[in-house]
Amino acid sequence: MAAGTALLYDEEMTKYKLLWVDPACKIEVPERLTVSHEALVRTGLAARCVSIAVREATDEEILLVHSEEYLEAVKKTPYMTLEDLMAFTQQYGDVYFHPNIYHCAKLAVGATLQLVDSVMTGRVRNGIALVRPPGHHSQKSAASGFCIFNNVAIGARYAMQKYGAKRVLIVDWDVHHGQGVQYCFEDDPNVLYFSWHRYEHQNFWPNLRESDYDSVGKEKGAGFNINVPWNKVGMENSDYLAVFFHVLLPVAYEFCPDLVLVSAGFDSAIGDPEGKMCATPDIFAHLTHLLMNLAGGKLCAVLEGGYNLTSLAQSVCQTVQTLLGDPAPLPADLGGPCESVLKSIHCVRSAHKQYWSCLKYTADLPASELSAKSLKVAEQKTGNEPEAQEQRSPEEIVWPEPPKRLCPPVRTAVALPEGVACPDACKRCSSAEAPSSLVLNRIRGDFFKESEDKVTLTALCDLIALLERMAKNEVRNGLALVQDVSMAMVCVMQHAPTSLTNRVLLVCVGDGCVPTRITEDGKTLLVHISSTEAQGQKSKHCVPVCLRKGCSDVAGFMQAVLGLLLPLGYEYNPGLVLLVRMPGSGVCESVWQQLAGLLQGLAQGHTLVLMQENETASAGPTASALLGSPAPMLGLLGNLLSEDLEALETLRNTLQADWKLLQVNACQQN
Ligand code: Q9C
Ligand code: ZN
Repeated sequence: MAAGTALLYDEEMTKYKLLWVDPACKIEVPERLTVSHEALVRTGLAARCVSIAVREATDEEILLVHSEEYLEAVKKTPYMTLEDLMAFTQQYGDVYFHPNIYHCAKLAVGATLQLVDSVMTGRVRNGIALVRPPGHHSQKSAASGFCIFNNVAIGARYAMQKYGAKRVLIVDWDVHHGQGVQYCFEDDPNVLYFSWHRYEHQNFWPNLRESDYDSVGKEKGAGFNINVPWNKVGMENSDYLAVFFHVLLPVAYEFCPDLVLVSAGFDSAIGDPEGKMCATPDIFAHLTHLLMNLAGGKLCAVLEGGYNLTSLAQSVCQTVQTLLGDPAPLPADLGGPCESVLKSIHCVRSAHKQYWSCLKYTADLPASELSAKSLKVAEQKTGNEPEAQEQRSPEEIVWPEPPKRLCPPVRTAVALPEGVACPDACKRCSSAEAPSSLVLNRIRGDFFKESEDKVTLTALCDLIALLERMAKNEVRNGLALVQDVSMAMVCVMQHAPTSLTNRVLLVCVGDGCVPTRITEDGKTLLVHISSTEAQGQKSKHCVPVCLRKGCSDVAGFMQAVLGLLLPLGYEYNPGLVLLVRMPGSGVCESVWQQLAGLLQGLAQGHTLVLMQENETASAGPTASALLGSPAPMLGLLGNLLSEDLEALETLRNTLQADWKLLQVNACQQN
């Protein structure tokens, strides 16, 4: 299994700049690259990456996307006078040329292709290319928006042609619409292009009608172009996550890409003068994490925009640190998405419901939404809706530096019955030194009033010892095989250090009795996925999810995980994730690994997995997921049962009053 993170950077790409006065272009400066790279070096992240040399792209590679005429025209720019360059620049929008930009543009494409090579050949697992000029606005025969050649679009074609990638997902989290990428793959069902972008009802650059949610792709490519317009500035972390949970991730898992390319622009982060958004740099740790289990982990991030140098450097570091496998920071204080984003989410989901079975049960849009479209452009233009952000210049916006991310020395500890081999690279945990005799006596008192079962008692003590190490951040996550998972979960809730148990996300997979009384004090949020209709109470903290075909139904299971469990988990923000596999759960191994992988975005990676002691064959695959190996691809998911979809929608409807991150529809009154 491929490991390692590639870093592609060449100082040469800092060697062009704007040579005349142009307010639209003055933000695109060489320092964007130097500060990003220096931050990676300063934090020690660069040294942890595999450095790969950058090369120039060939003509043939550039022609995968661009026209011969355009390439020939750009080829002449190194020999132009300043006057000629200015005149040449005039024919395009918001872009500038420089005698050295053609050279840099070839390096930017070349770096992208070197990254694709490294990932597709398995030399590394994933990676990032820090490049200038960016690419996503450039088109077949046009430069645009600081972009000369379309790095990511060429990368996608290259991966398909050279490595036979059948499906490529492009996630464009830059704050601008990558219209160049959209045009390139509009009618191509093998490339799924997702972009969110500042739009403001077409009042924001590039002011295109086709950037709206109803551009879904053409002909065979219908359904494979997803636009999420931001119609207001000031979007926050929960807005971004809501779009991931309710639009991108379900569709991406259904699409099942062989490769994920990220148009990684960081002008969508706080402080950026172009984006004027409020999402903090640490959100990119989560966005990255949430994509890292697609395509067997094959992810290539390629820099696009990002114009606040502080915010840019922090965001790049958050992304790289996540690619390297460090645990994401706590996603603090997520409220729900704002009303404007809920409208966008609802619009996108309903525009795509005919193409994706995960969206099939999306409520229809109110007629008012569809007919009001053209009016809104006019409405917005009256300008009587002042934005809070507009008052402050982006240079004045301050935000706390992202906290140092935890990195416990032991990634995965295991507590296993005697005779079960310790999976590779895990640390066996025993209660030899801990827990204290006090804890031991409490456990004895709780579970062994009558008889003393030495073996079980020791196993429970091992488990608590493991959690004590987790609380001290000596261990990130753990796996325990136990005699009785129900007893073990109760033991954890009662005897693990309170710093972990103040808020526990308890995820139970498979049929069986879960002691729901442990949800009564509000310190546990239980999500129980099974095939049996819940007997007991449902409440804000007790969420039974019933799938008719049980946990072996991959499509239904993933729908529940992405659309329900993850938003609940992120909003709850636990200190510990307790993932329990009930005996005979029927969950297939790769789905289980996906789940274990995705949940590690929570609780700073503090996940404890409990399984029945006879499930020894699953210890290895589970440990591997906990160690950060990407889950194997799930393949095409198959059809969702309509009754499951309906049941999940009903569940969402009842829970969304308490959990705002579950919402997918705008208020009907608006
Ligand atoms: N307010 C990228 O982020 N518009 N390109 C500038 C000045 C052009 C952005 C208007 C923005 C292009 C890759
Ligand atoms: Zn941008």
